[in-house]
Amino acid sequence: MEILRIGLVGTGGIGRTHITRINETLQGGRVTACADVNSDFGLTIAEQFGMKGYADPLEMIISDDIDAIIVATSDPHHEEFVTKSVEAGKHVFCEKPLAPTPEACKRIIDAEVKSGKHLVQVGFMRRYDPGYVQLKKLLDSGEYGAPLALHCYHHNYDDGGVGWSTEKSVANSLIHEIDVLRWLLGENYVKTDVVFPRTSRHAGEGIKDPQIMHLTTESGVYISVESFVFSHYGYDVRCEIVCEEGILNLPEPAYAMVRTNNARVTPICHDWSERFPDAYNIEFQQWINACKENRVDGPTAWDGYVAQITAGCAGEARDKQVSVDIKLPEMPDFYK
Ligand code: ISE
Repeated sequence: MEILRIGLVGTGGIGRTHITRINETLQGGRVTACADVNSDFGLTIAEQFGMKGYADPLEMIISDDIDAIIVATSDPHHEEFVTKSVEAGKHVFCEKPLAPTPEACKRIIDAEVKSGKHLVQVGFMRRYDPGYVQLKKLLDSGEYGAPLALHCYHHNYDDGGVGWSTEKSVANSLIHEIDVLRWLLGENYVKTDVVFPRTSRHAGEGIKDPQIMHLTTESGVYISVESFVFSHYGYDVRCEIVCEEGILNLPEPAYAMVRTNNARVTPICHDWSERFPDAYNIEFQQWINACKENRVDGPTAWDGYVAQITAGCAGEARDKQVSVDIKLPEMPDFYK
């Protein structure tokens, strides 16, 4: 296969950045068709990008003209389109989270196992960020001893106009840390709780922001992550790993420092699209390459399921203001 022909379901903001990235920057793949749950909108975007539009996403998924699918719809639609792609025997990349509930993720797992083929990849792009990759190499080298504690921050300038809720801080933001820190440390979590500091006056009516999630891993590593969605200063992702013989820090994007007005100023990104472009590029290039070799080498449906179970426990801990034990089902041999 020379060019992987990709069908995009979900032509909103992030879906459109995937079209541009794949068609203008990456190699070996092309988004050749798109569709949206809002048919008219999907067809308009198809026309705008000069590609084939389908009124019905399911028709695109099963079309012989399409080799692989990207699902970038709103979360509640992920399950249907991922499952249909798997049933059609096609590789499918699904934006995070895999699905909004552990039960829905489990149904996707069941469909993939039934198909007997590894087809699903979840869009946890931080695993591809060169900074996190450096942290993983340093940790895995063993040179600094065992990790003991992690202090992390996930600050957004604001919610980007998408309409926020107290629940979304875990479900949409902190789920990135849930996945990437599990990948970094190579172990699962056993316990979580979420505390609320004083709420910012910039958080919308009834929304609690910031929130601090605590996680403990199987080996006892303690993690604290502060989500501050309405930080009103920038998009700032930080991760500090305290090891037995050293402290490892996530590199920050390199911006020129400016001396001005009696100050030294180094900019901070405004949002995720500015902060993680390399991660997205690497993630999609590797996905295209892997699809062409008929394998999945990124975060699997199992990773998506584990993340959602963990997020579910953090949600319960937040709502009841208690500590919740995280119990995971046994991983099927298929994913080992
Ligand atoms: C958004 O959905 C993302 O995935 C971003 O990476 C994250 O920083 C943001 O908080 C989420 O709302």
